[in-house]
Formats: sequence, structure tokens, C-alpha cells
Amino acid sequence: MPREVITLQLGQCGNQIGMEFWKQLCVEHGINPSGRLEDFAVEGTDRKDVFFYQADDDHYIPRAILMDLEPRVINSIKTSAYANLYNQENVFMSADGGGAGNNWASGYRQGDVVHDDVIDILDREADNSDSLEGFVLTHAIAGGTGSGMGSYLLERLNDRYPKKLVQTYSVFPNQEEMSDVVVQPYNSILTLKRLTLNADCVNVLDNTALNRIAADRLHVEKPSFTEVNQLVSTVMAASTTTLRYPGYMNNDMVGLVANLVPTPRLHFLTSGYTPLSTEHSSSVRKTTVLDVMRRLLQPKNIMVSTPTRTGVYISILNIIQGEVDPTQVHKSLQRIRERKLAQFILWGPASIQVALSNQSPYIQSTNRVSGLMLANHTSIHTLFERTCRQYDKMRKREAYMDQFRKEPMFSDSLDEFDSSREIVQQVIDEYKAAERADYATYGTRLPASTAGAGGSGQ
Ligand SMILES: Nc1nc2c(ncn2[C@@H]2O[C@H](COP(=O)(O)OP(=O)(O)OP(=O)(O)O)[C@@H](O)[C@H]2O)c(=O)[nH]1
Ligand SMILES: [Mg+2]
Repeated sequence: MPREVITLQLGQCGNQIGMEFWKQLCVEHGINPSGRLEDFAVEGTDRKDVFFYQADDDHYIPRAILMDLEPRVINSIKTSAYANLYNQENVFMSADGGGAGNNWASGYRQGDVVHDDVIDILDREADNSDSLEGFVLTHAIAGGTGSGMGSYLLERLNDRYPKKLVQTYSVFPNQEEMSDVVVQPYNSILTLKRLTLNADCVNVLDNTALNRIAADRLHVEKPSFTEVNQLVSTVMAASTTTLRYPGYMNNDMVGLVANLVPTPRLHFLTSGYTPLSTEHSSSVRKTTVLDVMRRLLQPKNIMVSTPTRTGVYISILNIIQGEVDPTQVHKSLQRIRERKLAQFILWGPASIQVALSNQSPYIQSTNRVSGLMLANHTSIHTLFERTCRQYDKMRKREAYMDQFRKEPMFSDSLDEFDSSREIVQQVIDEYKAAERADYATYGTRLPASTAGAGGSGQ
């Protein structure tokens, strides 16, 4: 029985990374840009129906909803080679809209205005699946639409589909480009509250790290979004391979997430991938399982700029693809343990889980083995702390607050800012607490008002 997944792409970033993801999935499944199965792929045993469904004439259509409050990005998808891939009824944009102008509160309000139209698309798409497993949201947390309307949608998904898994790919802003969006700390804090309370699992993608990795690998000084988004789509596609090429484990998203998220609020994951296909062929080395697993633990390969040399891993799942002898996996894990290459929590079972996954037969890889690491690491709190520091500085001066006060949520008070800041602090504190052996009793030591809240029902 397929467990279908619906993807919601929101705002510029959400749609641009979504587009790369679908390109990658089409290539891996032998589906052409119009949704037709290529002749060489008709015998395939892969599971296409998790992410696609078939139209009456058998062509494949992504279970994707494309939304933006401005038409530019979606229009460029509509004029690309992939124009006919998507279900046109699943495209929502305000034709004359100017977006949310990098303002979370505007995105949130506009989400409410278009509520009925968007929920209608969502319900129709959900009814189109037999056994819906959940939703994946792609967005940036620093702009206005992906962050504000994204927050609004996360809340509605929880109300409407309380038992479905909600996963996000959330792009954090580049810390080295402060001019990017001046109010990004405000937008980020308000979004982080919803990512904490209304998502089951957040894949953190940090533009600071993505740019660094793209620059290192491609040897270009200033990578473009296209290059950065290829990294993102590689991670997104790899993290879904066990769903699309079923093997003996991790065949559904709930199982994948359960392995990585032992307590509800600590659900912010980092990822790493090696070797990247964008690397120059001259840098292709002999790839072994140990090599791949060792490199995945190196901070330079992790797509979030947090110091993983400090703090501990709560969980690690490595999805390994290629020519792998299972005995190599055992030996590699033993070596990693002996060399103490990964420090784990003291309060629970601690080990690297490994899923050997089949891969697309239609892509020729120059590497024998490749791997994706999905990890829950306590040092993610440093990323949130950085955001809080920037937020606190601006909030103290009430800088740029006028544009927020104009919106209904903030017309009477700025309480929503304070409540969001508090929730983010709780996540920071809990990640820090997870570094200690007594974390097992953490919930029992919190005031009743904060203990146990958060995480949507599964
Ligand atoms: N990795 C990546 N980041 C992006 C991309 N496009 C925008 N961003 C980042 O996303 C943030 C801005 O969010 P956008 O997605 O442009 O904004 P939006 O959600 O469309 O909201 P408004 O345009 O304000 O209505 C900034 O941090 C950008 O650096 C992209 O294609 N890839
Ligand atoms: Mg936009």
C-alpha cells in the first residue's frame, strides 16, 4: 500500500527548491518533463505513486501544490520545460499580487484571506490519495510568503489533518549577507514558533552553509540559487529514496521520523551528503562505506552552520546507496565507535542507524557508494541563538516595527513576538538539556504550562 506524500511549495524559495526536487525525481523515475514515462523505464519496479499519481491517459502528475503571493516565480515554472508536469488546478498565485514584501505578518494575513481557495486545493489533493501519510512544506523562513503564509498553513494543517505527518524543508537565511532581508530575524522567530509547535520534523537548510558547500565544491566565488538548490534537491531526493525504492526498512515517513525524533520538540534535523555529483570529476576518489560515513560526520559536509564538534548527536540515520557489502557497514560502524568520531547522548540508545537503499537504475554514478546523513544534533541550538541575538537587538529598538503594527495580528500589541521568542528559547534550553545525562527527567522539572506541549499528534 503506497503511503502518499503531498508537497506544498510556498513563496520564491519554496517554489525554486521544489522545482529542482521534481526535476530530480523525474530523472530518477524515468519520467520526462511532460510527465510521460520514458520507454526505458516502463518495466521499473520503483514506487512512483508516493509522490506522483497517474492521469486518465497514464501520464504522471506530481502530488504538488504550488503557491505564491506574487506571480513571478510560478510564471517562470509555467514557461519552463516542466510547464505541463504540474496539475494546473494546484497552482495558486495572486496574479496581481506583490507578495508579502518580506513581512511575515502580511503573509500570515494574506494566508487567511485566501484560506478557502487554498484549503480547497489541499482537500482535493488529499482526497486524491488512498492512504495519505503526510505533507512536506518547502519554504524560506526569512521572507514574507514562505514564512508568514507558511506559518498560517502549518497551523491549519494541524487543525485539519491532526493525524498526518507534517515535515518541512526550511531554508534559513545566509548570515553573511545581512542586507538580504532587514526584518529577517523577526520573520524567522515568528516562523520558528510554528515550526516548533506545528511540524513533526523540520529539515533545516541553512543558506550560509549551502553557499559555503556550493562554493567549495564548484569552485565559484558566489554560487547562484540554482547551484545551491541542486544541493537541496539532492538532499530531498536522497532522504526519500527509502520510500521510493522500498527495501527492508524505513519504507514510510513516520518510521523515518520516529527513528530521528525521540522527543516531540527536538525535531530539527541537519543533513549532509557525499560525494556531491557537482564535484569536479578530478576529485572523485575511491568511495567505500567507511569513507562515506566518515565524511558525513565532518562539519564541512553538513548543510547547517553549527559546530557539531561540540554538543552531541541525539540520533543519526545514514542512507547509503550503491555497491555495498553489508559486512562493510558493520566494520565501518565499529571503526567510527573506536575512533569516537561521533559523540552521542547519555540518556538513550546511541548509535548510527544505517539504511541500505536501492537507487535509480537510470542515473549513471561515477561513485561506487554515496550517502546521506540525517541527524538530530544538539548544536542546532546555536543557530537559534544567533537568530535570537539578532532579534533581541532589533526588538529592543523596535526597529522596523511599523510595518508589523499595520497588520491585524500586531495592531493591538506585540505579544505574539514575545510568545514566539519564548517558544524558541524553550527549544534552545531543551536542546542544551539534552546534552546532559539527566535529560530523561527534563519534562518533569518544567513548569506545568510548558511541559509536554508541542509536536502535533501523530
Ligand atoms: N536556497 C535558496 N534560498 C532562497 C531562494 N530564493 C530565496 N531564498 C532565500 O529566501 C529568503 C527570502 O525568502 P523568499 O522565498 O524570497 O520570500 P517569499 O517567501 O517569496 O516572500 P515575499 O517575497 O516576501 O512575499 C532569503 O533568505 C533568500 O536568501 C532559493 O531559490 N534558494
Ligand atoms: Mg516572493
